[in-house]
Amino acid sequence: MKTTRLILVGGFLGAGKTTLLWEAARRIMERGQRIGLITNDQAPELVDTAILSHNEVKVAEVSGSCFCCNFNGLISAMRQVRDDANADVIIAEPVGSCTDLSATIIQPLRENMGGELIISPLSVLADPERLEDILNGGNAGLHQSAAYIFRKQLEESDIILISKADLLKPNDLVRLKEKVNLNFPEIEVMTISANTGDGVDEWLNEVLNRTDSGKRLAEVDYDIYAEGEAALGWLNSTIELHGQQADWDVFALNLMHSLSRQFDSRKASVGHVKIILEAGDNFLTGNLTGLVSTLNFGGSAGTGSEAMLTLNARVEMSPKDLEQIIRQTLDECTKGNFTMEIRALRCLSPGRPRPTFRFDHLVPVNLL
Ligand SMILES: Nc1nc2c(ncn2[C@@H]2O[C@H](COP(=O)(O)OP(=O)(O)OP(=O)(O)O)[C@@H](O)[C@H]2O)c(=O)[nH]1
Ligand SMILES: [Mg+2]
Repeated sequence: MKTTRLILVGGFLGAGKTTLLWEAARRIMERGQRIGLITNDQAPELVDTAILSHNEVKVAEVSGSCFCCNFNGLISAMRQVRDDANADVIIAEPVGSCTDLSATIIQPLRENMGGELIISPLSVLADPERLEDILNGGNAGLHQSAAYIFRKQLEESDIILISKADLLKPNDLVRLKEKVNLNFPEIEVMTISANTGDGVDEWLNEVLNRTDSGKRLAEVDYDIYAEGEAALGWLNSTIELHGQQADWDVFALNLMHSLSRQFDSRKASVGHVKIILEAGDNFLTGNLTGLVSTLNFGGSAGTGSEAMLTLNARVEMSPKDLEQIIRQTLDECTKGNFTMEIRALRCLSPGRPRPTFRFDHLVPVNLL
């Protein structure tokens, strides 16, 4: 049986996981290896899957539940990408509000998938601004139980990746890295920017060669974990848009700015609000990972008469309020210029995590 390498890239909502998956996939293909990707979410209609599918790699999705609560779904997805893409390497992105992956994913995989799988060090991305605040004892603008999840993700990791390194001055980056080292002396710390490419090859050299994954188990209080997840309203939607000579980029900018204004005025902490707007072969992405200053856009959907919008929002408010704000903002942004048809819309608050497996011991790597 062919062995496949699995790289798990965790980290809180908006940390930069999907952006890194895109860049890593490109570089791994350049190195001559075949790659498959797996996305994950509490519900279908994923922006991440839509984005990564533009990268000409095989992408499988586990949606409706996180990897740990649907362990068999993860295994099926891994077998699917391995078989369809003949993948040498699979990179999987768990849900950003998920933790305890060493106990619920890595150890059970090691026990169950024996000779089929080599598991790379668990890499956890951390947004530098949120990370700094968390290390200073703050909550990074999050509900305190969501901040608890952030800390647990770091605690259980094999490699902490300070993401978006391009946003910091070199001295500040060194200082932050030292601070992380002090707080987590046993964990390797690396800095990375998927945007500039800095640190990506260094990280790939580690995760493509090492087998020492899941070296520790974090002690996770599932009541706090569940509260942290439940604090978030979670909305996934796809919407068909029609207009005449519509400038889709202007529409997307208006939509994201209007949403950001709504959340800021209610002081609702944004985990991540992301869109992909696809028109023919063109597409634009938009992301909001906090206050309006975090808004950014990539690509262009051009002009035309029809487009498909996929929108995912994770914001600290009730699902009901979130849905109301999103429906109302969509109405306002389309009024007079476009017609829209909501193809799918799901809004929920994540339920208590109930992992398929939860190991209380480390499974030795030499069982492989
Ligand atoms: N400046 C900078 N921004 C980045 C970098 N990597 C990602 N981002 C931005 O961070 C935001 C979130 O990126 P994603 O890759 O979607 O984050 P994610 O961790 O996959 O988010 P979820 O799937 O929602 O948990 C986007 O606005 C990205 O453009 C980076 O290296 N530098
Ligand atoms: Mg993502």
